[in-house]
Amino acid sequence: MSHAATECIIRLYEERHELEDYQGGVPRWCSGCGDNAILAAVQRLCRDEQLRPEKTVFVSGIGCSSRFPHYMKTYGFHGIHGRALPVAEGVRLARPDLTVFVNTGDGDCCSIGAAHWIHAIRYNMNITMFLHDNQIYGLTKMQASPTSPKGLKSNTTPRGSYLEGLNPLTVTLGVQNVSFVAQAVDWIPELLYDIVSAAFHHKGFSFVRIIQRCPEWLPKLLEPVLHDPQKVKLLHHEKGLAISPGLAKVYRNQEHHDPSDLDRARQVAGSMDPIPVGILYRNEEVPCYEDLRATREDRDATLIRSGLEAEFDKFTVWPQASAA
Ligand SMILES: Cc1ncc(C[n+]2csc(CCOP(=O)(O)OP(=O)(O)O)c2C)c(N)n1
Ligand code: SF4
Ligand SMILES: [Mg+2]
Repeated sequence: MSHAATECIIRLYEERHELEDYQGGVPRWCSGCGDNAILAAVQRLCRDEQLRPEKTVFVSGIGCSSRFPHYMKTYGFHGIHGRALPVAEGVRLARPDLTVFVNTGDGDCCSIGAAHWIHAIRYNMNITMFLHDNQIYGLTKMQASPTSPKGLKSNTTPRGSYLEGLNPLTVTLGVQNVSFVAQAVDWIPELLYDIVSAAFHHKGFSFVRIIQRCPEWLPKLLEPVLHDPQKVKLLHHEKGLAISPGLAKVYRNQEHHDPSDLDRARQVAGSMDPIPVGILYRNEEVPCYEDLRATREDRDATLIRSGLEAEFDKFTVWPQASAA
């Protein structure tokens, strides 16, 4: 073998990333917290896709779930409450060569960050977003969130919350330009991985709601679902996910759901008993905002430069002719 070929093989070997290459700080989440399962799935995805750590960014807001970027050995931005999406959009616009993920909580996304969420769907930028939905404010010690179920007793609703929980899937599916919506649960790792992977491969804004256990504040909330596989409905389709024989044996409640059918996706999303798990909607045809922007004639670099120069010239103080 030639020296050059050997060098090339050595370089390839050195550049291959293993799981440890994506593992950042030791997670400080409670044991049994569903965030741990989400982290494991995402690190596996990065390894399987061989994402270059220096070309990958995780952006978050504030909350237990938003500690995610600290646990990835990639670039990260632990932002401010509710503002993960505008930061991620800025990164996409300035550095289209980077792969951008967003991790957000139900409080972070559906409460203080709700306006950004709606507009991010409409802009359809190439970002993969994971909504860690534990149906509570975890970090601040158990206040009701918009997705908390009706009647939930918490520090802000001691007599039980008055309202039905907001359904993040139907909200997302109702916004113009929606292009990818899926739902996963943290306790079925095989499907969690497949859904995270499908979301990553979608070009556009991929919204994944992950129903996440918070054993610290709501240890009983998901118990009925955990103990009864019939309370989960798996969505499968040739254009969606395939269900392995092992999973199909346990989770017998299944639906053949075509992810290009928006009306049916909305119906499926409307009922959480049983919990639908899989790809609800996918449309590859929706244009991404960054592509629309980059291809417009008025975004031509020379035009932008001459426009800027004309603006600066307005404020230039030219030396007086007489002073010369
Ligand atoms: C502007 C602002 N308001 C309120 C807070 C307090 N705060 C921090 S995290 C949080 C809610 C976190 O809940 P969620 O987004 O569901 O994340 P989780 O901890 O459950 O993962 C709140 C209200 C804050 N940090 N900043
Ligand atoms: S409080 Fe809940 S969400 Fe936060 S780390 Fe603990 S189990 Fe996870
Ligand atoms: Mg939460």
